[in-house]
Amino acid sequence: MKGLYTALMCSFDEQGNINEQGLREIVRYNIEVSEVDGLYVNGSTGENFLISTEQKKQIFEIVKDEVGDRVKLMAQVGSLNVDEASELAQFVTDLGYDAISAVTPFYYKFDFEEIKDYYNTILEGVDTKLIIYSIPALTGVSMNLEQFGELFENEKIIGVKFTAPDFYLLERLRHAYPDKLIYSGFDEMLLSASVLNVDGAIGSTFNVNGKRAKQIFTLAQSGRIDEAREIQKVTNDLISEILENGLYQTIKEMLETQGVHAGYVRKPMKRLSEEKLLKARSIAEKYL
Ligand code: HMN
Repeated sequence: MKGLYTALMCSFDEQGNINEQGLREIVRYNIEVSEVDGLYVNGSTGENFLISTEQKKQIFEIVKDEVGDRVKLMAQVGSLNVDEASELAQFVTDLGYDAISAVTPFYYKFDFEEIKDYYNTILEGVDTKLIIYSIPALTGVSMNLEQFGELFENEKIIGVKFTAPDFYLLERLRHAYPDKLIYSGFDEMLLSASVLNVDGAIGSTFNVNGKRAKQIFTLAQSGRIDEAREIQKVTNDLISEILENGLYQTIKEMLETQGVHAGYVRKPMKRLSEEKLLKARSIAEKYL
């Protein structure tokens, strides 16, 4: 399960329906052009929190059908509705996904006991292994070293997607849990996380920048830090331009320039203005 995973985008049409062909094209582009090791399906980048249970299932099915066994698949099933999370965990287990992942429960101020119960409940009926999805900036949930340790006591919890700029905690986690899988979640910090010996990374920009991300990760692993730093610099130039123009919208438009029908974002996300569309195309021309 080690390596680089693209946080997969989903293609939606103008009405917000799933565009199956577009989704299949995004999957193929990631495998054949970006050459990533796996796909992280229905994460933030997949606009997961904006779609229905049925749509989530449809996406899980289409992606598995398109991928077969070519790359590893992680399914993000986390939901404020724990029944939905459990249902999806069972669903992707039956489909043959390699692992599940679940975002920490958000919005309400859950205490740690509640968070622990949430993970244990999701895992009750399934044997599939789980990666915690920790992203404090979006969820407001920050866990400390001991709390991660308590979650890791469940043997089915095999790791964490660590999306935070806290390199002290990352180093402590790496040191304390050498057998758990740690994935870096911020693409702009991939080199710094790789130096701390993470097992892989999961990122949205890998949809268009997978090759550079792979280079950063493998160069860092072999101690070639100067070369890795050069590529992280270009990567961060690219990420800055993407973030300034609109994250998911810009990545989708960049894919469109490559003949991949990545489509539109779902409301309430807004579409790119004409000016920003042109900017997205010029970013693609510059970096792809
Ligand atoms: C997902 O769940 O889709 C991703 O794993 C999330 C991933 O950590 C991305 N975070 C967000 O989009 C909030 C990053 O790849 C991020 O987009 C990138 O580092 C640019 O800031």
